[in-house]
This record gives sequence, C-alpha cells and structure tokens, in this order.
Amino acid sequence: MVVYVASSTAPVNIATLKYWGKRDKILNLPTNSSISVTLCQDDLRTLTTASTSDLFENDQLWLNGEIHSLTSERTIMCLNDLRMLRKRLEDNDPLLPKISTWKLHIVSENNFPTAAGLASSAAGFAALISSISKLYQLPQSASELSKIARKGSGSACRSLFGGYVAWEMGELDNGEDSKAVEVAPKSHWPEMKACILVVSDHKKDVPSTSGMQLTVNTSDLFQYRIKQVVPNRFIEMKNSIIEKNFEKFAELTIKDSNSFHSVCLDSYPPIFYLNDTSKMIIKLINYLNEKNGKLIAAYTFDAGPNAVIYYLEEHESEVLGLLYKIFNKVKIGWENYKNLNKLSNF
Ligand code: 2P0
Repeated sequence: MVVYVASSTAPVNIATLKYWGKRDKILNLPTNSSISVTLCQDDLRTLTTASTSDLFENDQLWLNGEIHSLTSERTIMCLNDLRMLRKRLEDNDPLLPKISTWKLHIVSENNFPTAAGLASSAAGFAALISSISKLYQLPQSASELSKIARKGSGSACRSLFGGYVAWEMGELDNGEDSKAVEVAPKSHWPEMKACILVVSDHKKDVPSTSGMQLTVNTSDLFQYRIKQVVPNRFIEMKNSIIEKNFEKFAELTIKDSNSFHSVCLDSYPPIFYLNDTSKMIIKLINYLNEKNGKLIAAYTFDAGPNAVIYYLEEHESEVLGLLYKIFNKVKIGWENYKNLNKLSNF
C-alpha cells in the first residue's frame, strides 16, 4: 500500500481592516479590500496532515478527533482546484505518480478552543490548502494558493501568510485578482503584541456569511463605508505598518472596528455582535489612551463579543496590568461597569 503524506500549519489572523460583504457569494469575492495581523503560530494555529492513497474510499476529514465527510460545496471547490493543478503537473511529467484522482484523508487540529470565537475557519482552510499543495508538490506561490483558500472562507486567504497581510479585493468577475499579499513580515515589527480577551465562547448569533449578506442588502451606511471610507483607509493602514507608526495603526484599527459594527447595527434587522463587556473593553482602552495622552493600545472586534487588543511590547505591563486589574479580579458583570466608571480615580 502506498500512502503519500504532508503536513502544514496555518495561523489565525485577525483583521484590523475588516472584510464584510461579498460581491460574489460562490467565489467569495469581497466588496472591499482588508488587512490583518497574523497571530503567533505557537499560540494559535491549525495543524493539518493530508494523505492520499489509491486504497482510500472517500475524501474524509478528522477535525479535532471527530470524523467529518468533505462534502461542503466550498471544500469541494478547493479540492477540485488543487486536484486540477496536480493533474496539470502529472500531464506534463510522466514520471510523477498519478495521485490527483486518489481520495484524500485530512487530519486537522487546532491548538486553541474552536468555540472561543476566534477565526478558526480561516486557519482551518489555509492549513487544508497548504498541506494538500505540499502533498501535491504544487509550485504555486502563497498568493496564488490564497485564491483557492479564499473560496473556502474569505478570511482564510490571509492566513497563507505570517505577519501583516492585505487581501486585495480585485476587480475581475472570475476572482483571479482577488488575493492575499504580504504587507510586511512579522520580523518587520516584532514589538507588536496582541492580547485576546475571550468575552464569550458561545457560538455567534448571526454567522458571518449570512450577516454580511444582510448588511450588503439592507444597510445604507454600508455603501458609504465601502466607497468613501475603506479605499483610503486601506492605503493609510498599509503605510502605518510599513512606517511602524503605532498611533496611526491604532487609530485606523479602532475606527475600522467601530465602522464595521456600525454597519452591522445599520442592517435591517440589526446585527449585534458586541455585548456590555465588549463595550466596557472599548471604554477601558479609550481611558488608557487618554490617560497616556497618546494611543498605546487598539481594540478590534470581529463577528462576536471577543476583543483583540494590539499594543507595543514597551507598554505591555501598562496595558495588561489594567486589563488584569479590571477583569481578573472582579466577576464580569455590572460591578465592572461601576469600576470602569471609577477609573479616573485610579
Ligand atoms: C474579517 N470577518 O475580515 C471579518 C471581520 C468577521 C469580521 O472574515 O463567508 O468566515 O467564509 O467568507 O471569512 C468572517 O468571515 O466569511 C470574517 P466567509 P469569513 O476577518
């Protein structure tokens, strides 16, 4: 029995300029470009092993120990693309083993709780694409592969890279120019730190895919966001990363989180992802920045109440110290609100 095996990891990425809205639901083509920061691989990543053999009867997935069939439309699209690229290699090189028609077995594991509301589908699809492309020995670049990962889950295209990543929305209807590119590697700005505050590990009320369609179809504010706000912000945020200008990066990150949650609220019926604890965190970070007379921390929230806080290493004790003071000692709830209102007395 011959089995070919390859493994790969992909990190979780957190958008600082949010992807929200599709212009093509099948190909996952976005209505705006986005930017993300990839979290440290050691902390949050998916590890995937892909294997193939002529004896395997079905495409099969083991996700965190549970067996799943690989039958979702999005996954099938990704597998078809990868098999087609392998087939092309096989057609051009008669010495290559003909494995493109064999079934695949995929074993995938997250080193973080899937229920923590972190973008697990992004790391999951990126690791899937990356491990199979390794198995098939595909020569395609990370940007080329990101177009396949995008079809699995939009944000997954950004997890093909480490560091600071842009997803260029592209203009073409076939999606050939809608891909992820590196803005800067992690080593460019190693002082940047991220802290995740898990406010709730419940499944989100409105899944991203249906939430963004509701926003596209019903929010007036959304048109303003994608036409008047994001195009400039995309350029400015990339520049702030290249110039390592934390204050600018923080301002844009905070504003874009606010803008994204505003278009959610402007959807009809409205979508609420933030809860009272999220709002306390916003207030806390504003307090911290005001107290310092400059921005030393930025918050961002995805499609859920959990916060990601970005800060520079030199301010770690200040940022984490305050978060610890507020959230680790007091039971989360109304008491915290009262504490927060008393922050100026600290
Ligand atoms: C992002 N989010 O840029 C934004 C911010 C959530 C809020 O990408 O339908 O899971 O699979 O393309 O990628 C979540 O959306 O949606 C997301 P699909 P995805 O990270």
